[in-house]
Amino acid sequence: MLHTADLGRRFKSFFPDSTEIWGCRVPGRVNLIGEHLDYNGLPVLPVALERALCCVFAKAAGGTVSLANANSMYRADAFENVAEIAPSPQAHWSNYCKAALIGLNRALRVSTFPGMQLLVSGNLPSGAGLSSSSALVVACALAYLQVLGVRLGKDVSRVALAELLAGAEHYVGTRGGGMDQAVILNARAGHALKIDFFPLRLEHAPLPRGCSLYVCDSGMRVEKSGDSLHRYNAGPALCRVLTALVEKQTQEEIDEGFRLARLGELCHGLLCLTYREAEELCLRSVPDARWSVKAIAARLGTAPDEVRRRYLGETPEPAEGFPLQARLRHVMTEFKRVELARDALLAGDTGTLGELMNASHESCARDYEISVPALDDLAGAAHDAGALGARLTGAGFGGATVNLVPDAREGQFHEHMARYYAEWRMNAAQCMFKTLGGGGADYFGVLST
Ligand code: NG1
Repeated sequence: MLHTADLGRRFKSFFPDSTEIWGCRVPGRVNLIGEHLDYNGLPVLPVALERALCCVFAKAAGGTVSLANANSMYRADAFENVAEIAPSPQAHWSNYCKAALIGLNRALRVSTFPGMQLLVSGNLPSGAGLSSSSALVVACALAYLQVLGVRLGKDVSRVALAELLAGAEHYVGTRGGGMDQAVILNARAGHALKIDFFPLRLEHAPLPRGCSLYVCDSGMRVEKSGDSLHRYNAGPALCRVLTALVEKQTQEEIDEGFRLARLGELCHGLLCLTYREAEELCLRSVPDARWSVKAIAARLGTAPDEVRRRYLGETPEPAEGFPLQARLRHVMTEFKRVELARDALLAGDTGTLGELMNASHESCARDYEISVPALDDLAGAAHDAGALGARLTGAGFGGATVNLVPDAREGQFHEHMARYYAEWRMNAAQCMFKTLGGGGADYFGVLST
């Protein structure tokens, strides 16, 4: 990662006419447990990383936003900051910046649109399930707030900004939840962050003593706004169908007028069910393992085309039907695991935490079907190396695992994983790192004038 002075010099080489240069540091995150729950309004337990994006920026004279990246894989780009900013081609990195600007322009009712120059650098791998995409959205948002003269934590709270940017990121095409933006903006060093949604509620839980967290990269890249877009969006789409089926059941059993926006609302709001009650209601709502579009439509009393339009979007229908029961089982059991993991963290019970992480990996693989052999093997290798818990982290389909390793076994863990990576002709020193839990995103002030 470039040092602050180098960043300033590098910035000047891209944008020689700039005067007051600012910077911000925005961490990535690893999710300890609670996968594909955030968009259901159910809790998650991520940890911010020490690895981060650094964004150096300055206000520009006109309305042009100019982007440069220290990583030459990402070509420089420029666009006009206007009321309706047109998207770049799908998966282009400038869309993450556009997402932030559009979100802030709308929320803050900006009417004259300033330009800015940004240089992005950092040591956060992209497509590794470590939230580099949301880190980029947050970095561009912090830069833009500074240019607008809006103070973070004073004029706009970190929680409000996280909620706003979670919605704004949908511009890139993925229908994710709000986990990443919330932890990136609100993390505390040395802590995991238990996040509840709608409205956002945060609880910092200290990471356990006597154990460390290791992130192990599978080397398989996941471009969520590119090749993996439809695979990722199938998760939220099937959860929308599940929500409609549970709503239907609740209307029949309790109240005709009942509306359910997300599965998470079962346990608070109007119904306030206990976990057991919610689980039983879910089981009654989805009695069959697999569902065709026709069967879903028949149950909801609507037309198949309406089911596709309202819930499924571009998600293709498998010949054997959608595995709705398995998806629901993951969501409900993972919800319970997050609550138990939070309790285990607070009690310093690393044995239980490890078991919950292992069960989460199983559930992600078997019921949510977001694992791949490379991630299963990596988690298996970590167990053999002495980890108490090992699981895929983030969206899945590739990316990284998170591993809970007792301090007394660190040496053995390193040796074993180095051998494992060597078998795949990969370098453990580049693929594996330890985190003690990083702090949230922040500015690092003026670089030069
Ligand atoms: P990553 O791992 O950064 O691709 C995605 C979503 C999260 C969450 C996880 C799965 C975005 C920006 N991020 O994270 O909201 O749903 O998958 O738990 O869409």
